[in-house]
Amino acid sequence: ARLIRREDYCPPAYWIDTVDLTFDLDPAKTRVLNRMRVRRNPDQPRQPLRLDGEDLTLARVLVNGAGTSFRIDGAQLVLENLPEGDEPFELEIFTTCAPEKNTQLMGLYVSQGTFYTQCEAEGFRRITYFLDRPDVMATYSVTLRADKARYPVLLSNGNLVEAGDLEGGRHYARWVDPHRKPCYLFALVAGNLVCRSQPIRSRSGTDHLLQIYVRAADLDKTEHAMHSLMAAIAWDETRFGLPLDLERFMIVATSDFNMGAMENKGLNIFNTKYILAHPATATDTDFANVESVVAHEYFHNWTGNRVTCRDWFQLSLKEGLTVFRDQEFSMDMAGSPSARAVKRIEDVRVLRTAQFPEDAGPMAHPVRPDQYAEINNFYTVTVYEKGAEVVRMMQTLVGREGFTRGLKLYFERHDGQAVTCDDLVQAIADANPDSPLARLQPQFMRWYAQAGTPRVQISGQHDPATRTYTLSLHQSCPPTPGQPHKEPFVIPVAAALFDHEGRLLPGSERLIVLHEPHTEVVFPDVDSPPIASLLRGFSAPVILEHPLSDDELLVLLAHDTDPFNRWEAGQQLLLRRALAAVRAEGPVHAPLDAATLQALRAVLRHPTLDAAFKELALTLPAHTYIAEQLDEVDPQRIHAVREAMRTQLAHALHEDWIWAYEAHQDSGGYRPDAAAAGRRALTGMALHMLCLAARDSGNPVWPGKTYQRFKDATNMTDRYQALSALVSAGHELAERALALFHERFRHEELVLDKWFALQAGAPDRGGDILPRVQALLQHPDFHLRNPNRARSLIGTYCHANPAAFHRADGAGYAFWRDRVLEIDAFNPQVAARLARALDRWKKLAEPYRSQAHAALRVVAAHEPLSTDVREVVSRALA
Ligand code: HT7
Ligand code: ZN
Repeated sequence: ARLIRREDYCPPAYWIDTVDLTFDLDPAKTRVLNRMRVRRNPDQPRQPLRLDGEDLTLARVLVNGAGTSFRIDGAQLVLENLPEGDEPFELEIFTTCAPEKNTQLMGLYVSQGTFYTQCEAEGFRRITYFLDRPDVMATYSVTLRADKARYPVLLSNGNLVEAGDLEGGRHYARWVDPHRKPCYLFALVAGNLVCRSQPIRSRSGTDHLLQIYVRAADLDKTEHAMHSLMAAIAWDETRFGLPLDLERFMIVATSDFNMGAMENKGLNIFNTKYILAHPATATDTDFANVESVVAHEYFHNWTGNRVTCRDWFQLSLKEGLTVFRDQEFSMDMAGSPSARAVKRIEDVRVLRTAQFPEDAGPMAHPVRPDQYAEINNFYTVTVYEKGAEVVRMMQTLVGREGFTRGLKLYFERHDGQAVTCDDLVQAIADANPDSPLARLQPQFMRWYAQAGTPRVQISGQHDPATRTYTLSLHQSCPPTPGQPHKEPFVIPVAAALFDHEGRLLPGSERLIVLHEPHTEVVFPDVDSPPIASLLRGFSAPVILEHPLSDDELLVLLAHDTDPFNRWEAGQQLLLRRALAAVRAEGPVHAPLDAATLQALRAVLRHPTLDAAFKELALTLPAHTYIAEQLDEVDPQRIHAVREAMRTQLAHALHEDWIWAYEAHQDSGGYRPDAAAAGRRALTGMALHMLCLAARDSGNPVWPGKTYQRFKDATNMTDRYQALSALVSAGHELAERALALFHERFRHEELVLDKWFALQAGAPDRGGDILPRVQALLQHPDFHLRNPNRARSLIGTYCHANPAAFHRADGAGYAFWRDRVLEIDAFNPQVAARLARALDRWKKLAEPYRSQAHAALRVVAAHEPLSTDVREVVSRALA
C-alpha cells in the first residue's frame, strides 16, 4: 500500500474559508449540499483543486453558480478550470451517500435509528468532497432537514440559530459554529434522544448550557458524566486558566462506535461505555473511565480544537498532551497523595503492559510517526500514552508552574492555528529559558523522533573514605524497524537514597537529567552503602536495570517515601520470582519464597496504607509484562507460573484475606470515590483468593458466601467481582451465577458486554475457553457488527486471555484469522485492532510460532484486504 510520509508535508494549494452544508437526512439516501468559499493559497504554485471523497455519489458541481468541468481521479474530485485570479470563489457540490449501508462507522452512519458522524481522522470525505486535512480550517453553518417523528432532535456544532417545521412531516434546524475548525471536528446527530441539561456559570461569570443526549431508557445513567463534565470545566479554568468558549456544550452517546469518544467542537460523540454509569450497572472502573474520558474530550476543546494539528503525523500534539491533562485531572480528583499515586501506578501499568510491547514489536513507531499506510492504525498507546509521558517529562524538567506558563505561551502564540509538536516544545522551553528543557531542547525532541523503550543501566559505588556514593547511569535504546541506531535521550531520573533501616538520607532527593550515554552522579555525606530509589514516580518511560538485592527491594517495599517506587519494589520482587520459575526446568513449583510472602502480608495488613494501593501491590505482574522480559515466550509456562503464584498467595495469606474481606466492607450507599472504590477492589481481590483456596480444599464456605454476595449485591462492582471470583476459581456455582446475571441484565447492553468478556477472559482449563467463545458467537445477544460486543468477546479472547489464545494446536490463531477476515469485510478499523493480537508472534516458542506465522500469512494473502489490516499484518511478517 502507498505510504504517506511526514517529510512530504506540503501546505494546501487552496484554503476553504466557509462551509455551508445542507443535509436532507434519509438512511437510504442522504442528500448533501456543500457550498464553500474557496481561495487559492498564494504561497503555493498554481495547480488544480483536488478534493477528497469516498463512497459518495456526485450529482452536481458549480463554480460561482455555473456548471464547470471536473474529473474523478481515484478517490479525488479534480477541478482544473477555476477562476483565473486570486479572488475567492463559490464552490457548490451536491452529493448523496447511504448512511444505513455505512458499516465502517466512519462518516455519516445510522445506529439504532439515529444518525451519527465520525470524521476523525478522514471521515469527512465520506460526507462530502473536501480538503480533508486538519490544516484547512473553516467556519461552518449547517442546516439539517429530516422527518420530525423519527428524528425529533437535530444537532450540529455551535449554536442553534433557527428551527421549524417543513412540509410532509419534516422539520429543520440550522446551526452556526462561530469557531473555525478543521473538518475532522464536524459532527451531526439526528434521532429520537432525550437529554440531561445543566446550566452553569463559570468562574469568570459567563453562562453556559451543558447537555448530555442519550436514549430515553438511559437518562438515569447520565448524572456521573454530567458531574464529571462540570468538574473538568472547573479544573481547566483553575489549573490552566482555560475557560469554556461555547454557549452550549453537548455530548451524545451511541452504542455503535469504533473508539471511546470524539471531541467534535461543542458536540462530543461518545461510546455509551464512557458516558453511562449507574451503580446498578457500572463498576468502579466504569465510573473512573467515564470521569477521565469525559474530561479528556472536554480538554481537547483547547488542546486539539483551539490549537489543532498541522497534519496527522502530529497526532500526539493533541493526544499526548490531552492524555497528560486527563491524567493530571484524575489525580487531582482522587484527592489524597496516596490516591494520586494509585492513579499513577495504574497509568504506568498500562504503559508497561501495552506500550512497551508495542515499542518492541513490528508496529513500533516514534511518538511522531514518520510514515503510515492508514492513519487509523496510529491511534496507538505510543502516540497517546507514551506521548503523555513525554509531556510529563517536560513538566518535570520545567516544574509545575513553569509548565503552566509554557502552555499559556503556547495558546498565546498558536490559538486558532494548526501546528506541530515542535511548536509545543518550543513554547514550553521559551517560557522556561533557564530550564534543562531549554538547554537540551534538540535532544529532547528525540522522544518524538526515535521509537523504542530506552534502557538505563545502573551501578553504584560507595566510598567510605570520601563518604560519597557515586551512581553510574548508562543509557541505550534497542533498534526498531527502520531505526537501527539511536541517539541518547534526555531522561529525567528522580532519585533519593535510603539507609538499610529505610530512612531517607537527608538532602539526597534530586533530579538527575541524563542526556549522554554515560552519566556519573556523586552524592556527598553518605556514611554507609545506601539503597538508591530511582526513577521515582516513574519520571521517564524507560526500563531501569538496577541490580538491587532482594533485601534492598524489601526495604524499599516497606519504607520508600515515594509510593510509586514502593509499589515498584514489590513488583520487581514478584517479577524476579516469576522469571526464575519460567526459566527453570521441569514442573512449576511454588515460585514465591517465605520472605516475599511475608512482605506482601505486611503490605496487606499495613495499618495506614490505602486499600487501593494494597490491591495494586498484591496484583501479579501482567502476563505481557513478564513475556517482554524474555527472548523466547512460552505462554503456557508463563500462565502456569502466574497461576502457581496466585495459588500460593491464596493459601499462604488465607487468614489475611479473610481479614481483608471483613475489614473493608462498606456500609451505607454506593459512592464512586477513590477511597470507597479502593476498599471494594481489595474485598474483590480477597474473594478471588478465598474462592481459589476453596477450590483446592473443597471447602464450600467461601464460594457459598461469594454466591450469596453475588445475589445480594447492591452495586455492580460487588456483584461483578463476586461473579468473576466464582468464574476464575472455576467453581460449579459459576455457571448458575452466569445464567442469573444474563437473565437479570439481558436488556443492558453494556452489562452484556461484561458477561461476554468475563467468559472469554476466564482461566483456561484444558482448552475449554475457545469452544465456549465459539458457542457464544452464536448467542442471540452476540452482534458482530457492534464494536463493543465484538471487542468484548473476540477482543478479550485474543488480546486478554493468553493461556486460552495461545493453544498448541493453533486453533486460537485460526479463530483469530477467521474473525479478522470476517470483520475486515465491513469494519477495517475494528479488524486492524484485532489483527494486532499477533504482533509479538516472532518471540513465541514452538509450536506457537509456526502456527501463528501460518495464520498471519493466510490473512496477508487474502483478497480483498483493507489497507488497515494489510499494514498491520505485513509489518508483523516483515
Ligand atoms: N480524537 C478521538 C479519536 C477518534 C477516532 C479516530 C479514528 C477513528 C475513530 C475515532 N473516534 C475517535 C478520540 C480521542 O482521543 O479523544
Ligand atoms: Zn484524545
